[in-house]
Amino acid sequence: MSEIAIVTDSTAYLSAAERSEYGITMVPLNVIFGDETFQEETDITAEQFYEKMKSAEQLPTTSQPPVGLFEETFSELAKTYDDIIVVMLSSGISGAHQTALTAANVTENARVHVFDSEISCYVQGFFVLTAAKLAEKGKSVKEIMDHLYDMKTRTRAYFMADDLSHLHRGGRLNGAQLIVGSMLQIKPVLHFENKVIVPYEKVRTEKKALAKIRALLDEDAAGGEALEIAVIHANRPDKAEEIAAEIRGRYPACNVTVSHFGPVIGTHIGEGSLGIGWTEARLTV
Ligand code: MYR
Repeated sequence: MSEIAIVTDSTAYLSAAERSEYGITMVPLNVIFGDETFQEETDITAEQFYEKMKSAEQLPTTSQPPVGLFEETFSELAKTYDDIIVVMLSSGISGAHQTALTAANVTENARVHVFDSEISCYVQGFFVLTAAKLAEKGKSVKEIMDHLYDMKTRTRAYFMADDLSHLHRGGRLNGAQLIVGSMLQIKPVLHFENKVIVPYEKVRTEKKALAKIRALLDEDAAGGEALEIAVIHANRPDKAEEIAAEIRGRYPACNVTVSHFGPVIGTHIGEGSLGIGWTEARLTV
């Protein structure tokens, strides 16, 4: 067993099998429909969420985990581990990172190291899985944290929202020039810059957005580098599989995972959205 505990929040959307294989502890964020609150991945799956959205009278909202849940999680792990590495979704889109830090500061009997992935979804999952694999190999906290910081410089993700009004409504779309009613109909390529979501390139259609994202992937994959790639979808499994199959055919050295925008991120990005993220697969420390 590894000597370092690895924790993440639910928005990494790692499967239960992945969490169990690598001994990863997950702290869920919440999605709220009216007066009903669901811990995502625990109380509501992505499929159930998108189904529920169809009949919901009001659009859902989200909330970060309460500080007490982080405190309980850390103090339980502190019974077994001296060090806990916590990989969180970007601090620029959720207060969950700050809440994890607050809980870390009051945890006794273990050192808690909170890492801001500056991203979310399965791209955040790349950091979590890497941390878990390195911990399993017996690497030190410093080696793992240094590796994660370095990995940030080799990780990219681009996505498009099918309907920008969800990001706009939730206040998660930066770049003032876009926040104009008529502009909400276009499908710009989006990415994270300094922890927040900004437009990368303003294109009008999904086809052009996906072509741009594929071209950006080509820049990094064409050299034959073995990349870890995630194709992420909001209730569009067939389209995501089609994109993944094309990438696998073109870049056999790469490992392509199809993942989803689950309930919390789906609330903000909206059904039909798509994204691709990638990182270098090498694990040498
Ligand atoms: C909260 O209530 O604290 C959660 C807020 C989550 C905001 C999500 C914004 C969209 C993120 C898109 C991520 C795309 C990654 C490839």
